Amino acid sequence: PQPIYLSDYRPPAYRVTHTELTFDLDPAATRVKARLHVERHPDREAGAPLELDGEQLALKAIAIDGQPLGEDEYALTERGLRVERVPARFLLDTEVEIAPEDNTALEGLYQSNGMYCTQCEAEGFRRITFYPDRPDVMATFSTTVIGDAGREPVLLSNGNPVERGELPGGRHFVTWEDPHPKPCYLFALVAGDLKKVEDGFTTAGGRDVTLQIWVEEENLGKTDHAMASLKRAMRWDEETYGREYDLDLFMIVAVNDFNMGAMENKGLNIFNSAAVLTHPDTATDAAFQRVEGIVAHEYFHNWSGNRVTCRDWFQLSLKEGFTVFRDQCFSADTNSAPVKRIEEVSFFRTAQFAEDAGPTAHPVRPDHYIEIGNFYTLTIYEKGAEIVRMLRNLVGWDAFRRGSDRYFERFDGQAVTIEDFVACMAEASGRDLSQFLRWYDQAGTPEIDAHGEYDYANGVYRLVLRQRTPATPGQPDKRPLHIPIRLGLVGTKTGRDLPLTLDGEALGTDGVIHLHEEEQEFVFTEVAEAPVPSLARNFSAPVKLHFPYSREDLAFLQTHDSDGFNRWDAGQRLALLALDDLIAAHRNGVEKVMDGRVVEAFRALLAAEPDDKAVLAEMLTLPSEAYIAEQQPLVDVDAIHAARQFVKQSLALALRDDFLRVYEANRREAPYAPEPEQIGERSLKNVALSYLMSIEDEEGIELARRQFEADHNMTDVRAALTLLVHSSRDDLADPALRAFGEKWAHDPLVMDQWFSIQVSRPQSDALERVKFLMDHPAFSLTNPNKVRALIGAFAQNRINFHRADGEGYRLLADVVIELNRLNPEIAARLVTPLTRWQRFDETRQDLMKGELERIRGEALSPNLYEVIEKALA
Ligand code: B3K
Ligand code: ZN
Repeated sequence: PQPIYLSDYRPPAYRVTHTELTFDLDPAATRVKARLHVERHPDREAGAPLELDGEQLALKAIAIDGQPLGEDEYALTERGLRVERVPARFLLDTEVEIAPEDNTALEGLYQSNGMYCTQCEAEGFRRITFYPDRPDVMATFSTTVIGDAGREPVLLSNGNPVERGELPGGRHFVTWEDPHPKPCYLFALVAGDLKKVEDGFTTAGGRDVTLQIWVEEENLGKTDHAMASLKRAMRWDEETYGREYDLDLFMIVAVNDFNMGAMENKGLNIFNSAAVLTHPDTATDAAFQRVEGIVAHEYFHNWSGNRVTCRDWFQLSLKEGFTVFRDQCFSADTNSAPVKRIEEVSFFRTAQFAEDAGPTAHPVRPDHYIEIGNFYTLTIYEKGAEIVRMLRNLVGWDAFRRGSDRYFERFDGQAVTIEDFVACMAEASGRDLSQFLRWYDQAGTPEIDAHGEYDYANGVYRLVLRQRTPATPGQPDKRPLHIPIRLGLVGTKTGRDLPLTLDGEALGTDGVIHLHEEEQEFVFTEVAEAPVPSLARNFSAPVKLHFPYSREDLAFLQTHDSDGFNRWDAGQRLALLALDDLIAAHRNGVEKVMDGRVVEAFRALLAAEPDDKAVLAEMLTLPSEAYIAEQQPLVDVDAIHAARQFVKQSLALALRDDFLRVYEANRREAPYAPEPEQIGERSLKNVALSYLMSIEDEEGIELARRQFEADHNMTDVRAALTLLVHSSRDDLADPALRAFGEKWAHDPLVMDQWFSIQVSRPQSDALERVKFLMDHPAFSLTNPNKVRALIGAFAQNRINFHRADGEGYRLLADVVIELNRLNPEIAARLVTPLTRWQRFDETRQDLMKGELERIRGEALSPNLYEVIEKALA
């Protein structure tokens, strides 16, 4: 496979203004007729050949302006269809046959639980019909779906239904029209025996929109939260961005087999059932929040993605970074905002930083790829969102909103670039964003080394910041970035933020300084007392910031910083310092000694009356093993696990009664609601319980058992079950697992949780359990949710996946090899943990590389080929 380069971009020679499709559905032989209204691009020379993408299509007929083409008038290749001579304007008719039942890649038209559905982004439409499958070709669509009236009573596509009728042989049809020009990646079709839940929404402009969620009958009781979230998102986008919905119908469909979370097809969003279905008995608080976020994300794409789309796939972050930023702000507005930020950043610093530091590191706007399906990454999505967030903070909300209005107005109905977006922000704010644009093209996580000095005599605080971005594959040298640092100087006497005066200018007590150069000195004057700097507040830039804080400084910031995020972060930094010592002690075989400052910090946290319980729960949560590993030069999985466990148990022993008290104070019996206050209480209670269970305290065990048996809601049940299953006591684990497995055998989404919980246990039988569960009737390699729940979850079980005998690696490689044939997109994602071999000791490196080599020996899909080649480069 050959890479495609951004620098090779050329506008299409031909555009399609209108697309008429007819699907005659059949599992083994669906017929797809396409009539394309084609025009040569005005700037392009006459005589350019027409090139259409097409894969795995059996061509049955082809005609131009009604005249069938002879065999010498077109050429079929593995990648598509080429017609050498075409008029400047013409109708192209094709008919192809495809087999949805054989489609296990879940791209194009496939079957899930007997229903038909599609996934076209990025390049799935070429598996449906011959087409210029690129986002800068935008057409209106008219789609007729023909199906069996009994098996497929419901026939859906984009836009509005305009005609329906009966056909001979028990068949029927529905015709849909989508008046909004769209690229084919936003095309969708769904057919099956589905039931709907319906609601309505009136837009600010007075349009009455029918909202429908389509599910299999047994899931009818699980749509309330998604529907409520959708309505909130629609209102929020009107109020926040002035964006209204533009059709009379908005549909969501839940399907079981889906590679990603969901897809923003125009007017017909298709969702992984895990990203839409909720019920207090079956879904946790985290799942409720995830559903809310994804429903909003896909809805927001209607403007940021659909009305204004990407010129080419290198611009993917144009729609994804902006839309993630939009959904993050929405979730912050509807939940506990500080907790949302903490969750986002912990996830980002663990997973995106690791991606940036590994062999698949790439810029937010890559300049080449082999398989675009590999670029739906944390960098494109989450780092892209952080860049948009920096922009918002740089120009301020008002200018940002004006820039956004300008962007949507100017480019409505067009396919554009990241520069177009940033240019709107520059114009609206009058700011020069040229250096800022480097964020999009430079891969890797910038690191800032900071140090400061207080001059008592003159009341001056000097802060020196030095930035460097480590080399990444293909980018040995990096240029300095424009990095906004939000900061405060917290007075050590008063514990208050001191007024900031920089170069004679007053910045308030919470200001932003701009790092443009490799090294810059910032001199704050009129600083009345010795301060501790609070830097990069609220994670103002996606960087690693190093400052030589003492443990006393961190303990001070943890209680006094006015920025909630940095209060949490100070606690994390303090814990990390203690963990460092313990990791070293473990490696050197020295007795471990707990840092009393951490105990005292926790004691103070537990004693105070919290104003946000969810934040407190986060503050009581130790950095994850994955995040600790991120901080280590060489990852020692066993030492990290042992050190973290030691800290947890030491805290539990020292503060047992406090944890018990917090547990008791937060068990409320009110009916479940996925509301911030209740969610905060549940997290706090369950964090307290996890400490008690870490020492297998008899009272703690009893509480966990009772919480499991009380069966109040899935959040509490799952938390208790996890603690029982992760304990060292099989007499606690086994009966609970059995009861849960029997109770929920009929519910695939709950069984996913059952799989994950057991294969993430720290006990050494985790790998054997994975092997055993792969034969469980509820498991299936062709269902991505199951693969993630069992294999994906095991690969996150750090001490067991990284077993010294390499059996964890071998298991993952075996599954990846099988999935390479079935579902290349999922295979390429699943292999990720093996690609991070550089971080481990030599023995593990060799074992991991050995498995990558074994995979390389197979006939690889382009997806896996690209990832494996990078990993072994
Ligand atoms: N845009 C889709 C991505 C699907 C791509 C899969 N290859 C989901 C989202 O970001 O909303
Ligand atoms: Zn998206």
